[in-house]
Amino acid sequence: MQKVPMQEKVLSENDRVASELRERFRHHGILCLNLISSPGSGKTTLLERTLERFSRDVRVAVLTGDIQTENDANRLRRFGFPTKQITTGGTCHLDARMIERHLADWDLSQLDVLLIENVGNLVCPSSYDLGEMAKVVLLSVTEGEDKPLKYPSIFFKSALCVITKIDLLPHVPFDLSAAVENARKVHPGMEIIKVSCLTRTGLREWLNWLDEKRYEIRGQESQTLVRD
Ligand SMILES: Nc1nc2c(ncn2[C@@H]2O[C@H](COP(=O)(O)OP(=O)(O)OP(=O)(O)O)[C@@H](O)[C@H]2O)c(=O)[nH]1
Ligand SMILES: [Mg+2]
Repeated sequence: MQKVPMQEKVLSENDRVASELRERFRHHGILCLNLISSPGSGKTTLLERTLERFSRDVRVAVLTGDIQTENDANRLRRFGFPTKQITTGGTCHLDARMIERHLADWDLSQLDVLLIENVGNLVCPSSYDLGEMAKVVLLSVTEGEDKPLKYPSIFFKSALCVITKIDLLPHVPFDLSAAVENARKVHPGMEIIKVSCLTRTGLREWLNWLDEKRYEIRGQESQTLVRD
């Protein structure tokens, strides 16, 4: 009998559930994004700045993953959209089953956008497909411009890199052009947006990117996500 290593088995089961989720998202025309970064790079803050700009009639829901605490869900619930915390209790990434379980009592036909914040980690989340349309990797300017070279998998698999906390550039020795070059070495042509959630620089570009992705799914039907 041929032995299949345990990790391969887990990943292929995950891929199966993720494909089912992707098909359900496709069927309902839902834009699903998986936000990934090191702990503290600014995922929840970017989501806060995003949700506060969304029109009230955008049907958006948020799943946010952490090893412990409801802190991020509590921060994000303030914007009035359905939000659930996924507490993994030690696991360093979300997997497709966790997403499936937490979606069970949400009516997907009533949803336009599903934003998933993964557990803070640049390694493990890159191996687990959640059925998303795209992964978005965040890299803050306090982490060092070499991160795309050290953690290539997540930069290779992400459609977009958001370089965060650019308001701190005057205070840290972070070479922005080297960071961009490194990301594009790993992922030629990668889209990159530079953002500060403090000064709100670059947020418009990020929101436009979300609108473009939604247009790719909904075409002419898609209305802008952002209120004026
Ligand atoms: N200066 C500055 N600080 C920021 C910015 N965005 C986030 N922060 C700060 O960075 C810290 C971490 O931000 P979070 O949004 O909680 O980071 P996270 O990626 O969600 O963290 P985990 O969920 O723990 O992985 C907080 O103290 C934020 O206020 C920014 O654009 N500029
Ligand atoms: Mg967070």
